Amino acid sequence: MTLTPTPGERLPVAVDGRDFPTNRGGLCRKGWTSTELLGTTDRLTAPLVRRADGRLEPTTWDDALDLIAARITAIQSESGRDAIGVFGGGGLTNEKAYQLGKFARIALRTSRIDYNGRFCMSSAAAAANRAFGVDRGLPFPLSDLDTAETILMLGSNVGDTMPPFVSHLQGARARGGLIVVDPRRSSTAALTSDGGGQHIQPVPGSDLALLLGLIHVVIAESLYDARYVAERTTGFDSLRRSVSLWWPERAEVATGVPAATIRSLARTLAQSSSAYILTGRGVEQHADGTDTATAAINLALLLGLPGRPGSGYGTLTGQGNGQGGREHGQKADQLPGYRRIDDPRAREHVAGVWGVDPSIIPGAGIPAVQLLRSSGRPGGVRALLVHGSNVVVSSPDVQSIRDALGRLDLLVVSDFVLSETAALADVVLPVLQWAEEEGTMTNLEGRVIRRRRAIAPPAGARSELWIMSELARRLEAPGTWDLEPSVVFDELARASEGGIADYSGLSHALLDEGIEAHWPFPAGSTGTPRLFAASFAHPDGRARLVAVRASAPETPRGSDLSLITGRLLSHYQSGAQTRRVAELADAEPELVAQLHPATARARGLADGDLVRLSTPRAAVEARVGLSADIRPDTVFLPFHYPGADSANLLTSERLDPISSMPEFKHAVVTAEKVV
Ligand SMILES: Nc1nc2c(c(=O)[nH]1)N[C@H]1C(S)=C(S)[C@@H](COP(=O)(O)OP(=O)(O)OC[C@H]3O[C@@H](n4cnc5c(=O)[nH]c(N)nc54)[C@H](O)[C@@H]3O)O[C@H]1N2
Ligand SMILES: Nc1nc2c(c(=O)[nH]1)N[C@H]1C(S)=C(S)[C@@H](COP(=O)(O)OP(=O)(O)OC[C@H]3O[C@@H](n4cnc5c(=O)[nH]c(N)nc54)[C@H](O)[C@@H]3O)O[C@H]1N2
Ligand SMILES: [Mo]
Repeated sequence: MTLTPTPGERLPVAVDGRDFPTNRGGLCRKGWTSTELLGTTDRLTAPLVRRADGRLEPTTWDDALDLIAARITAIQSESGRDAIGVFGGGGLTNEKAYQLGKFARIALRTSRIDYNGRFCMSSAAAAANRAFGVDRGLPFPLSDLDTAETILMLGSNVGDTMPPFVSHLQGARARGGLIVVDPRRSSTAALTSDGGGQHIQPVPGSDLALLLGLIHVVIAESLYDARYVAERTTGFDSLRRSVSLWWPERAEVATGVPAATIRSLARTLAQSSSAYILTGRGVEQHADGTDTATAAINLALLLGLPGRPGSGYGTLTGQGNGQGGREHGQKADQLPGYRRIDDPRAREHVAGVWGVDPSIIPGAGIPAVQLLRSSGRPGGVRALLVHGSNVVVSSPDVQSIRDALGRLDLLVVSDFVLSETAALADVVLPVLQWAEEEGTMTNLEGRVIRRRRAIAPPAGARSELWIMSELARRLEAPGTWDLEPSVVFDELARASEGGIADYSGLSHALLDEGIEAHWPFPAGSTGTPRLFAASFAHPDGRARLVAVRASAPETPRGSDLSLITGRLLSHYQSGAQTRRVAELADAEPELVAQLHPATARARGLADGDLVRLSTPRAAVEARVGLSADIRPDTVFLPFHYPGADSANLLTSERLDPISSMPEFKHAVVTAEKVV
């Protein structure tokens, strides 16, 4: 590598905890330090191209873009349009996510686009679409939670992952009604102590069985809202039959949660005048994640929560634009406005906005993991353009993905730092950071929020809208490729008109006036803070109760352990950004495995020793961090570290059959002392 870093300095911008109800003027640590990232020494400021000797060297924008266009054209003429893949991200603004979907479909004319939201929100999205006909993380404003009597949180650790959110749990805590389900006593689970509520610590991967047990009790004891079920749902009879054998004693065997606890929890939920059920990645990132989220929704529907004032069901969106990023066409099967790409009317509408014939829009592509794995395989992609994901750290069974990227003829990565994925690329394109460009994001409540440019970008970096327009021109693509985010937003708004996520009444100018804009927001509307008050989004207006079955999770035998993975307060995702901020990197400098003292003792391990965690495919060494907060049959690893320290070397290759969500949250590992 012959990169000469430009000397970094802290840039003259301060981050305000803006006065959103969602964060109450508070910002998490990553927020406060994000200005430091803007000035990191290793910020990319020129395109890089890999030379014959294997080194990445700076080049001009024209060279880099000419080369990419020429290679794309050559590969497509040999192997067809679908030989080019695009991988997007839930951190992109709405404008960029929209443009990326359009770029794939009508400039590259490939069906092969998907994004890292597949790793994040896909199970929750699939479950919500199936049950409600619409997928908006919270179908109500966050501040509605403040007055809740009971909040059941399954597999979410907002204490570390969304610290400003914790303030919305205080009302339930004050009433003793916060119930957290997590195999670890996480910082969120710890909020239930001192009368705040209850921590339920099930066997990893057994949440579906727990929910089926709860549903069984709700039905067996007639605790459900019979009128709501009759008027607002379909599918009750088959749901009832499907849980008839899930008496709490059976659920106890599967989950380790006492039957008496399951009974009392069902009663507490049913008796609350204001109750919410919320899910997070801990229950969604499993091979049965869609069904688990579905079971949580079934429970909520039986209790009549969705649409009832002061009650509801929701999922806590992850990335900066985790919600908007899943609405505007980065998904393999999606067109803007959360439309289906196989719907002829949607194709016609969007083609009209794009100024093309509907027939040139490809059909549905393939989901993220399958897309990455197809690299260099017959019928798979030969080139991949990555925008906003560090896949060689964050993908499941990550060695297989590293191998797959190695088989590509062309890997192009757009990023503002040399992430581990960018370091493998043939061409690296330096792009702008959030504070350097205009745009919008949509938060977990479906609220569209303006992000304003606060500082000038470094010379050499370019906006992704510009990159797409330059490539589109070189590829002689139809359509217009505007550089101005507000103009792209106007086009997005038109493309979304009449769709599920309808933004057609919005514009940057309107958002700049400071309105609270929850979608759907058609022209003339004032937005929709609360969904489901009168009806659900299926044609008959009713929600679907969908009977789901639990299969026994792969349980550890003998001295094996369940590996669960997740996040730390001071790191963000693949760590590409936070590992570059000294204050954050110093807080959690190395990979630590959270292990119960009894488990460690049985293996001769003391705090600070090195433990080797292995599966038949791979092994990872980590520092032992003793903690009585985790189940003795379980070990926890954060996934923020690269290379040999990547927790994803150990994660499973299994995918959810409905959402294609990877099984990030459960693998069976052997643990032994490194001597
Ligand atoms: N500090 C920080 N904040 C972040 C992020 C980050 O990387 N760092 N990432 C952002 C993103 S993209 C996302 S998606 C969100 C994720 O936010 P969360 O969903 O809160 O985060 P995780 O740590 O992945 O998982 C939550 C909890 O699930 C538990 N868990 C693991 N397996 C199981 C299981 O089988 N059952 C149950 N019930 N629980 C289980 C873990 O112990 C963990 O405490 O965070 C966002 N915020
Ligand atoms: N084992 C395990 N693995 C997991 C998870 C887990 O819980 N356990 N969680 C999964 C989840 S929920 C998620 S969301 C993924 C996240 O994992 P990734 O998809 O790898 O997300 P990031 O680490 O945020 O990487 C984003 C990259 O894009 C860059 N970037 C940021 N903004 C932009 C932009 O606007 N444009 C461009 N071009 N680049 C940008 C950043 O610098 C960074 O290099 O990880 C998944 N992987
Ligand atoms: Mo995520």
